[in-house]
Amino acid sequence: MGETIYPVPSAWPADALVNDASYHAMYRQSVEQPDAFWRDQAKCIDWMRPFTRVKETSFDESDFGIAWFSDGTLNLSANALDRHLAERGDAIAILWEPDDPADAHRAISYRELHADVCRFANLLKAQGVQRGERVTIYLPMVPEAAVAMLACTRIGAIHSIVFAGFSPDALAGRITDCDSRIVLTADEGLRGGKHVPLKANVDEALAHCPGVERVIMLRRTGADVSMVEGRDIDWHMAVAAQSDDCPAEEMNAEDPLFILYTSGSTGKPKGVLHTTGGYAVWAAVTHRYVFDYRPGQIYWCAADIGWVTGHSYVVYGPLMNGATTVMFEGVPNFPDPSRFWQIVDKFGVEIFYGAPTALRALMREGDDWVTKTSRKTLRLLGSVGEPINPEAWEWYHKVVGEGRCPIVDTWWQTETGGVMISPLPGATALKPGSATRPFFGVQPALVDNDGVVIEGAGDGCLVITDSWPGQMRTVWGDHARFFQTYFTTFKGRYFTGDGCRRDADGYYWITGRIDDVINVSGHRMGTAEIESALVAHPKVAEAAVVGMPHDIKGQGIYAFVTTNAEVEPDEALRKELVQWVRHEIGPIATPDVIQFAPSLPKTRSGKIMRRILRKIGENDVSNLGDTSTLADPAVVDHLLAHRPLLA
Ligand code: 6R9
Repeated sequence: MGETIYPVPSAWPADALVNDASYHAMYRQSVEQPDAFWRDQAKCIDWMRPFTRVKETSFDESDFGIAWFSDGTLNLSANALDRHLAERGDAIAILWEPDDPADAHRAISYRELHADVCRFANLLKAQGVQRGERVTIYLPMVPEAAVAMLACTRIGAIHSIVFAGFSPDALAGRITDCDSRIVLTADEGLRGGKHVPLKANVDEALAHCPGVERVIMLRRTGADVSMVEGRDIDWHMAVAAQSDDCPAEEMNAEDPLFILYTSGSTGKPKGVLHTTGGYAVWAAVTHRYVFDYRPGQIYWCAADIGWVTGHSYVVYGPLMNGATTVMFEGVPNFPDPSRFWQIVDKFGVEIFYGAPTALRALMREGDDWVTKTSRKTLRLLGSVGEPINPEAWEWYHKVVGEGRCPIVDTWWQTETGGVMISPLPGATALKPGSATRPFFGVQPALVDNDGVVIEGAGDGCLVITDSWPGQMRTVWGDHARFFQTYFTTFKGRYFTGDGCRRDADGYYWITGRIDDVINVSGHRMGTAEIESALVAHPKVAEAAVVGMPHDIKGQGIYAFVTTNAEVEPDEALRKELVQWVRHEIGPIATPDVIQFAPSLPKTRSGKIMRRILRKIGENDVSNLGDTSTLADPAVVDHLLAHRPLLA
């Protein structure tokens, strides 16, 4: 099949930060002389005490360690705010668009944001928050969420943001794991006209978190919520008394910056820890080159701050680069499917960065919702979170971007801190569905299941062979798990968990997760987490969860459930279990299919044969492979005979 290739539009290379020739030269230097390359690139941010050391890293067990710029000091909040005040203090830092288009938007200048952050940082200090202390943030997409992040980093506190769609249980687990004494939240969130009871969720979570002493609550909707005397305080009332002068703490480059929980193939979510210097450099440099960003351009990343994309590309990357960053509280299809493109027109957005799942959902609604808007300011589009299917890519390119905007399909992970494989718009010819080439300093490789490196074109497991500044440094509280999870599958290499193909041009095509992680609407979920939620239900004996193809979400959740012997599974129980999982984890974990099964296919040693369940989930049952090791092959026949009808 002939591949479509979209060359770099002719107007780009002359003006872009990087063109094809400079990409190759810079890439070569970045991997051959990493110290020289990163010493130079790290100048894009301000250091309080300059570093002399650059890269001190090893992925080998004998001398394992990752440190970058380790004798330098800096503050990320100062880099995002203070350094802009002299030259562009009155420029808009955040353009906030509320859920309801009838409500007023907000435009917050760098000077105002700086003052808000200082006041909130002083409030945190007044509450006794110390350097290195963990602050849990459970806030909707409001500017105060960015204020809270920047206030934490200003005083050297470690923020841990929990997506405001997570349940009280999920929130409680994350608060407990990182030992937060303080939680920041709002009365309610507002998304697509629906109210999300954030404060009530916090109250429910805190019943299991005796260590939390203080809740600072933002009034967003004015809902009537209960306040616990002596524990809960009102954000605006408390902040009003604070000074807007708060010097930024001098942090060591390797001091912890933030924790973000993410799902893996086993056990409970891991607290991914990023440190200050390497992350700051990575977020700033990737944002600048991948989006060819120049100060003053209106830039919109439509991710939630509850995910890493929101951290690196709504808040930190853009603000370090002096951007005007758009922050949107709502959802793509409310009040109607034109919403995204109306916001683009309202603010004159030049760069738009979104997720394939939203694009697929909008594509289904028809082109009119898009074409009735102007979008003439758009010059660059981005995609993140999951593989973008060529059909959605073409639609994005042709209909949204009117054929004139390059698309940067950016592959990366919570663990990588920022973009790892992506086109650069002035340098890279595009192939729909491919994340194309590695960013500076990134050395991807493909290995087979035995760890043998695949050269040239081929298919395999995606690993990264050497460190980059934005790499996570540990799993909070469990350094052994960090090493075990990422560096033991293929010795001496960072294992991404993704499968990947490399074509004859050296372009990378991510094929999706090859571990027990599924990607639902761009949200990562461990099948083990959903299974443990299901088996926590008193009527459930056993559960196995796999992914299934889903037109909009990319992957859906297919759960096989065995009930306790005395329970007769029925429609009511099915509904109850769906609600149960929503309550245990959150709506993003809602199972699409629950198939009751008298038993699950197991090996004679009692291991569930997930390979077979995955095939059933994928509706690819013509060849189930070797089933001879099954303890009872009849179990599979039963599963096949009782597959629910899929819409
Ligand atoms: C940034 C983010 C990471 C996983 C990753 C991969 C998938 C992300 C992708 C992509 C194909 C892309 N993924 N971007 N797959 N093409 N452009 O999403 O972080 O939530 O940690 O998810 O998402 O499977 O391993 P995170």
